[in-house]
Amino acid sequence: MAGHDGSMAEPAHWSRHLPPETEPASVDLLARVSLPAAWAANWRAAPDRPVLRDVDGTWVGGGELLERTEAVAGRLSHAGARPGDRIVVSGAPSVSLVVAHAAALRMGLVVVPVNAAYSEREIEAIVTDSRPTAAVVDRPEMQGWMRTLGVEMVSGIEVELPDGPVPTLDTVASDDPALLPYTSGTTGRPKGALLSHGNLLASAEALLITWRWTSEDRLILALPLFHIHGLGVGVHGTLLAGASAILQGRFDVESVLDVAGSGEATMFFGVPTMYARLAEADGAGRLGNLRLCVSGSAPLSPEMHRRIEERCGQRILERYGMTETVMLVSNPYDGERRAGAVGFPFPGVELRLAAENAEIEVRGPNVFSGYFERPDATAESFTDDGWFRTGDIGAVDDDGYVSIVGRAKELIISGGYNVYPREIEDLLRAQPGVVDAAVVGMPSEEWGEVVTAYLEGSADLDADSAVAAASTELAPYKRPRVVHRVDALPRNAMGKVVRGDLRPPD
Ligand code: MLC
Ligand code: AMP
Repeated sequence: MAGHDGSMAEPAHWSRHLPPETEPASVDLLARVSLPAAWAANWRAAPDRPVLRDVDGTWVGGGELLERTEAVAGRLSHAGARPGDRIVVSGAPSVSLVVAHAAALRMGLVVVPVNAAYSEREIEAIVTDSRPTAAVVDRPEMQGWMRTLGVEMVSGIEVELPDGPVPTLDTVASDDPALLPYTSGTTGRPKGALLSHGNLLASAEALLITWRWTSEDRLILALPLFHIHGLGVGVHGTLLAGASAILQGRFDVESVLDVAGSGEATMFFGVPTMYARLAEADGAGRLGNLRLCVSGSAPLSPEMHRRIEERCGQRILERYGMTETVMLVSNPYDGERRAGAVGFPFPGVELRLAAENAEIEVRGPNVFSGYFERPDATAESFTDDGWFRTGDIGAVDDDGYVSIVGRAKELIISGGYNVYPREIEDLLRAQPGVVDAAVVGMPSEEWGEVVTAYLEGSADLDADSAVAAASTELAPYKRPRVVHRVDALPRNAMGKVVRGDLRPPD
């Protein structure tokens, strides 16, 4: 294997190996040990400094965050939660949600962030696999499902449980587990990506360095807080930098532009669908007031990149990440922000392309250790010499810019949300009259890709009704929006469906 210093030759079967942008020796990404310890230190150092603006407009400072996270930790501990236990946290963006998350991390619980719009079936799969001790959930219906599934401690987002003594806080080690986000995966069975405190801290420190994120920054945060983009980048970075964020209950073009125009914010992070909408709005130029706009979670086309610059006066910085690795690659802050490219590996991240298919493989202190209680899935996702296979196909320009040129995994990205065809196909196949089903992403200017279902069945199959029935089991973003009935799905000689040959019937 090649060393960072190039002292050893690269094995011939790797086409390209990029060392981290900053040499590991020059920056200790784990010096602060854990995010919760660093956050608490920031809050203590500046208790009056505003940190989060809630969705109702009230500001919460460091001192209040210290008190509130301690009170919540006291309640969870009194109710029986112990370090290492898992806790589901699910809700719309709010300060209370961040408090529950931070309190859990401060006392050593492992947070399972869950999409607030999930169906009972989706919740059951995650709860059965992760076996949480506690659930802090804002949706009453979901609280009921948690109880039925045997979760012992279930509360609303304010954690309205009896008070108790504050347990030991901020003593987790970098190796201790911190976060267990679920991904549906190509087998259709959700798996939890177990991220350690060190993984989260290393990635957040790398963001601060690369994006020059300081305590003077104020982020407009309109992403959901149950995915790595809103949570691992937006919330974690803000709290680590000792900076502040304006929480938006949901993404709304006008609210984002109003805040940007008011001059009180410095940054915005979004998925390409958000930028596509912002670029078309009246007064899109207000985005130009911000110091930095970052796009990620899905490809930003070079055309959209240019369109945003033209309409908003903002040259977007695109970056690339994943749940299992947090952030991997970023365009430079000072250098050229290249349209269609994701840039250079973040500090600490090493990247290489597999010679046989140019799949991006990575390693670094940000890379998770494996899927929760899934040794087979874990073994499959790492190479023999310990690099994580991202499932994304990459290319590297002569000057070192990485681009994502395709995917080796069967994944659809709609509006920045990942949709795995297998999960939907399994539900569709279970519908009466459906002989077989294939789900693919069709290009869409607004969503990037639109979930499209092909159902094989006789002429009297009501494909729309079959999709509607399956959709009750799916979060709204996974529901097929385009549906075709076909006499037969295209298959190869082995009988396997050839997705690339799927075409709408005439
Ligand atoms: C909403 N809908 C979607 C959708 N989002 N359908 C397909 N794909 C999506 N992403 C549905 C709604 O349920 C509704 O359905 C209809 O579309 C119109 O809703 P809307 O009001 O226009 O949508 P909105 O609520 O504005 O949501 C759009 C969005 C949202 C772009 C704001 O999708 C979003 O927040 N995306 C970000 C996802 C994210 O955080 N990804 C990061 C993953 S982490 P109906 O049937 O009622 O009409 C990751 C790693 C990394 O990927 O690198 O960051
Ligand atoms: P998730 O599993 O939700 O964390 O999504 C991770 C996937 O999102 C990656 O494997 C990529 O396929 C995709 N992704 C993230 N950022 C980008 C980007 N800037 N360009 C293209 N794809 C991206």
